[in-house]
Amino acid sequence: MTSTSLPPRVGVVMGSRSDWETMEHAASVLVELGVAHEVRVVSAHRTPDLLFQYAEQAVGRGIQVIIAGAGGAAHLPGMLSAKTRLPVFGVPVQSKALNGMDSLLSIAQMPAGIPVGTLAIGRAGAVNAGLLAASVLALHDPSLATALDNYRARQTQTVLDHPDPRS
Ligand code: RP5
Repeated sequence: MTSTSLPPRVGVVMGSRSDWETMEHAASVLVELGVAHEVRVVSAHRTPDLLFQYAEQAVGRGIQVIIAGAGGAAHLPGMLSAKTRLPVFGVPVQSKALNGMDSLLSIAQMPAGIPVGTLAIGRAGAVNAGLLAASVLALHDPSLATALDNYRARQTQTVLDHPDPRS
């Protein structure tokens, strides 16, 4: 799936269809900001050859940032980073067994030399991964920079407009 008819600039990938409930929040941010992106299930364990192919072809296809979500033994973000120089942002999916601590540590504890920018567990991490991807692209895209500024302004205004948490 691609968000617009434009070629995707961001790849949103996840280890399983079951991760979509979390990762849709990253995609939603990209839709809101008008960032062309694609969404794919790529499993480090169940489809390792596809993982390598995805990472190796990403630059050539015009992908500029990869957002990778995975849960449990969450090897997807790290292995993608091992196979591409693109920035990879990892989203730890909240696992049932260990509440996402396994995902978080699997993604965060990368060896020096192969970076993954690790976000928070779950929805907050997915939202922020979308925002971070947009921030990277906005460095060379003034209209996206404006869209991000407007997003922040709306967020601030929403809080200011509702000061009483009971109403
Ligand atoms: C990981 O295993 C996926 O990222 C997912 O979070 C977890 C469970 O996958 P399913 O068994 O739900 O497909 O690879």
